[in-house]
Order: sequence, then C-alpha cells, then structure tokens
Amino acid sequence: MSRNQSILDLEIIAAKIRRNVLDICRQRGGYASQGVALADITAALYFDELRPDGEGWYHDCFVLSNGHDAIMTYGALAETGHYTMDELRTYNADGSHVDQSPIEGQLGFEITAGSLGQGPSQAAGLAWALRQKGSDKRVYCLFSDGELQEGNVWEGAMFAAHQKLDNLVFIVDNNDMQASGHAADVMAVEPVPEKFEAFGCKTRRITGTDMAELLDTFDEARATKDKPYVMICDTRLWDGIDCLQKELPMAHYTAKGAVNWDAGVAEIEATLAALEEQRND
Ligand SMILES: Cc1ncc(C[n+]2csc(CCOP(=O)(O)OP(=O)(O)O)c2C)c(N)n1
Ligand SMILES: [Mg+2]
Repeated sequence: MSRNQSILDLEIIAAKIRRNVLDICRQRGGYASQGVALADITAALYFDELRPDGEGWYHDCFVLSNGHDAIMTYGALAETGHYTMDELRTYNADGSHVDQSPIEGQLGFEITAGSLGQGPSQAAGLAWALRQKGSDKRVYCLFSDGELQEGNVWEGAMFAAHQKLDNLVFIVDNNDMQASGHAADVMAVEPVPEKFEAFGCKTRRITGTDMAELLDTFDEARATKDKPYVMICDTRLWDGIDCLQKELPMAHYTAKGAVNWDAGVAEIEATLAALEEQRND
C-alpha cells in the first residue's frame, strides 16, 4: 500500500511527540516514560494508519484502555493541531480538563479508562457493532501488559476471535512493567503471542519503536482476514531518550523532580535535528 508519510517523516513526528511529552510532563510530573516509549506507535497511528474523516477527525477509532497512557495521545494531538501546547501544559493541574486519565467524550478518548482492563472488551464490542452496521471503520485498542492480568481482557479476545473481527487490532504495550515492578515478577504474562494465538487471534511480536516494522505490521493487520490481530510491542520505558532510560529505567510515574528534564530535552532536540538534516540531504 502507498503510505501517506515516509518513514523518515514519521520518525520526525515521533521525535516531536517525545519532545511534547517532556514539555507537558515536566510542569507537574506525569506518565512521561510511557508517552516517550509509545511515540513511534502514536505517530504511525495518527499520521498514517487512522484514516481522516474529512471533517477534522478520524474515520477509524482508537480506543485507549490504559488511561494513564493518555499522554501519548496528547503528545500526538498537539502535532495534529487538535490541542495547543499551552492547553496541554495544564496536564495534572487542579481544575484542568487535560486529565491524566481522561473520560469518555474528551477529544481523542472513546472510553473512560482509569479503571484498567476494560478497553479490549469495549473495543471488541465496538468493532462488532460497526460490522453489524455495515461500516468499514477499523478499531485499534492499546492496552498494557499490566492489563493482561485482568480476566476481562481475555473475554474480549475470546469474543473477538469467535466473531472473526478482522476490523479489530489490539496493540499491547508489553513493557514488562507495572505499577509495583516488573510484570515478570509480579504475575508473569508471557508468552503473550502464544496466549492470544490460542484464543484464535493472529499475532506478531515487534519492538514497537522501529517505524518500518510498525508500518509493515499495520499492513499485515489490514490484510488479515477473519481474525482479530494482536501487535505485541516489547517497548521499554523511555525508549528513544537514552539518558532518561539510564537515569530512571523503572518509572511507572515520573514525579516532577525525579529526572533531569533538561538533559532529556537536549537529547531529543539532537535526535530531531539529526533526522531533519537527513531529510534535507
Ligand atoms: C482495575 C485497576 N486496578 C489497579 C489500578 C491501579 N494502577 C494504575 S496504573 C497500574 C499499573 C498497570 O500496569 P501497566 O499499565 O502495564 O503499567 P505501565 O507499563 O504503564 O507502567 C495500576 C495497577 C487501576 N488503575 N485499575
Ligand atoms: Mg506495563
């Protein structure tokens, strides 16, 4: 399929999303490590995979299940122009409408997702309803490895496979991290692909940070018939900003004073400059 954006263009957008995430979170703290790690997935989704509806929004649906990862959506929707950075800098402030875990109806958010584990089944229901209505809309749902420990996720997978929902893509942020430590230590979730395969889904394990691989995976998902598709993305917190990954590798939540934000910004600015130079060559 011909792409809307080149790989390099998307990598530049991902770097800008990472920069936005730092800018937003450094004000009062936030879920910066996830937003940074998921920037490539977010760039691919909002700038290539989700089809525009011609009215300023998207024809396809993105369902965020792990509400705290809203920061990745905010970072991207600043680049699309749906939010301003001034607005987003109120993230985590009393009285701000830019919630850390948004509620249904806020621009960019299909469901209220603070209570984890609810997204996959709601996305499966949405995909089923759209198919019943004869719609060609596709549904993409991001959820986390921590959520894999919840039964509702597997009920959603079972339903989606039984209904042959090939308009549904699950994107798992398989970062081996949950609030209280490594998922492998708290309650192991692996082998993730084999589990979804056993439920009747088609799967592929990827890094989640390689743009060419991401685009190829979305292509494969679109070409898959009669099965839901599951992308298992082995991201690691802070992927794309090495100095912060070294400084605070396990940071489910990043407090305002926990990291050297200036160093992170300097590194992402350098990455962005190098990518832009490559584009101008
Ligand atoms: C049903 C439910 N149980 C517990 C929580 C508290 N909680 C918030 S984030 C989180 C960690 C979940 O793991 P994951 O989403 O993989 O964390 P991340 O990789 O983003 O750090 C937990 C347990 C919650 N929000 N909802
Ligand atoms: Mg996790």
